[in-house]
Parts: sequence; C-alpha cells; structure tokens
Amino acid sequence: MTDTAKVDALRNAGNLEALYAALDPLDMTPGWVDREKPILSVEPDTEFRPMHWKYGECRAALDAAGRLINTELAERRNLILRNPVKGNDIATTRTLVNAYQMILPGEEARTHRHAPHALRVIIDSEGSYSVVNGEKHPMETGDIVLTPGWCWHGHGHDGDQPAYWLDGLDVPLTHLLEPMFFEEHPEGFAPVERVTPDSPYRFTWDMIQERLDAAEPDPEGFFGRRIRLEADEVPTIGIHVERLEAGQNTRRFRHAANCVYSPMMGSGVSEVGGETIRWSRGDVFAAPIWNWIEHRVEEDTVMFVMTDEFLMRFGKYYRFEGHA
Ligand code: GTQ
Ligand code: FE2
Repeated sequence: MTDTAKVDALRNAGNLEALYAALDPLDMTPGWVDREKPILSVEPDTEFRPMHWKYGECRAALDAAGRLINTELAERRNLILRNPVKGNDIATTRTLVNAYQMILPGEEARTHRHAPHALRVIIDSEGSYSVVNGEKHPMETGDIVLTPGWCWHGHGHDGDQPAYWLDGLDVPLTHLLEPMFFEEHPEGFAPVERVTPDSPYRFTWDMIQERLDAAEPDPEGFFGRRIRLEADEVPTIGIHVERLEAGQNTRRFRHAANCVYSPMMGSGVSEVGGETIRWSRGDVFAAPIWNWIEHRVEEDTVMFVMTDEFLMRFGKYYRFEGHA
C-alpha cells in the first residue's frame, strides 16, 4: 500500500475492530480500551508482596556457597532477595534490591564500578573492609557503608571469621530508567591507597547510636526516634535508622514509598499489608508501596530502613496516611 492508501484505509476504518487491526502494525494502541493492568488506578496497585527473609537461613546458604564457590569464580558471593512477582528476577521492591553477602577471611572480591548506588549494612564482621575509590573503609558489625554510583569498590577481609552484610542497591530503578554502566577494574583487585576510618561514606554503629540518643521521639507515634543518614552522592536511596523500645507499638501508617527494613538489633512483630512478620536481628522484610505498616517491638530494637521516599518526594508523588 502506498502511504496515501494507508492513510485513507485508516481514515475510512468501518468499525472499531478494523481500526484496532490497522493500528496494530503501526505500533499504536487505543488508550480507551480495558487493559489487564489499567493505566490509571485509584490508588497504588502493586504486585510486589510484603516479604520476609530470615538471616539464619540466608547465612546458612552463604556458608554453603562459601564451601562451593570462591571469589575467583564469583565476583560477589551474594544472595539476592527477590520478590516473587511474575517476570521479576531480582527486585526486592520496585526500585530497590537487597542481597546478603559473605566474604571469607583472606578473600578479595574484585574491584568494579557501576552506575547503581549501593550501601551495606554490616551484620556480623570483624576485620572486613570495602575499598571505595582507593580508600579502605572498615566494615565492622553495626556499620553502614555507602558506595555511591561509579565509585570503584572491592571488598577484602583481614579477620579470621566469615563476614556477613546486607547490600542495598537501586539496580531496579536503573533497570527502569536504563542509565546502566558497569566496568571491571583493569588491575582486578585495586590496591588500598589510604585507610579512612572517618569517611563520609561510613556511618559507624557508635556514630549512629550517638545521633539516635539526640533524636526526638515521633510525637505522632508512627516512628521511633529516627535519624536519616544523608549522602549527596547517593540521592536515590533514602536511609533511616529508627530506635524502637521493648513494648512499643507504632501507629499504623501507609505511604507512597517502597521500604525495606532490617533490624540491626532487637526483635518484634510487624504487620505489613495484613502479613504478620516475626523478625529478629539481621532479618529483612519488604513493605511495598501503600501497604499498612505497624511494628510491635519485643526487645529494644535498632531498625535500618531503606526507602525510595525521597525519590517519590522529588517527583511530588509522595503521600502519607496515618491510621487513627
Ligand atoms: O558488593 O559490589 O549485592 O555490585 C550486587 C551488586 C553487591 C557489590 C551486590 C554488587 C555488589
Ligand atoms: Fe558493586
């Protein structure tokens, strides 16, 4: 068909079916038809599920991986926490991915860099470290260490016991937006140039506790005493640490943000979107957007939270609803 014949055929489509059939080869679709997943919904309608991963299980699996694979073969010995959504390979929530990672004494995990931003919550480690842009950042139990996008980073371990931590990255966001870049370091494991006990990328347990001591309780009761760990170089991942006291029940809320929680200390039960999650230290649980969230704290708790809340705020999408 000539172009004018095509245009005439479109203009003269005799009924909707004929119009749809003519649109299909042109890669156009009518916006007004019903869809399996509607374009608009009255409120967030996520397929991502509230999820819970137990540290004990992940740690056992990492120990097995420690026997079965080394850092020559695996650039990172990590177990990704995948939300069981159809077609989803890695994402823990829509924008964020978490993984447990383990390194054995004496091992070196090769240096690389990538567009996605990353952070690590150190669960059990004495003597492991991350080399970020040539600076050695100790990773001791309770520390939070950042790896901003495109910073060279490799991990090593001077201690004598396996070291375990939780990774958090915005990889699913970069998969959506597609600014992915990745590069392996030409030297394999890039050498340590400087030791940096106080770096803007490292928040030690003691620093975090000091800041929590100075934080005010939430007068509305949705959160415990809470601080935000800010780093200009990691704008896509919001990091909160919350202190919750034994016996404390938080007031139920839901918000237009995806969150992943990991208790750094303590135990309790959380309700997330009707799921009851009984957690303890080192576990991870995911609260996808707009699920009601409430915590019942059993032992004094320090809760790490990572969130896309600040991205949502940047987009002016953010909403918060508190329960009475
Ligand atoms: O430690 O560099 O869990 O690049 C996923 C991708 C960890 C890391 C992950 C990574 C890393
Ligand atoms: Fe990495």
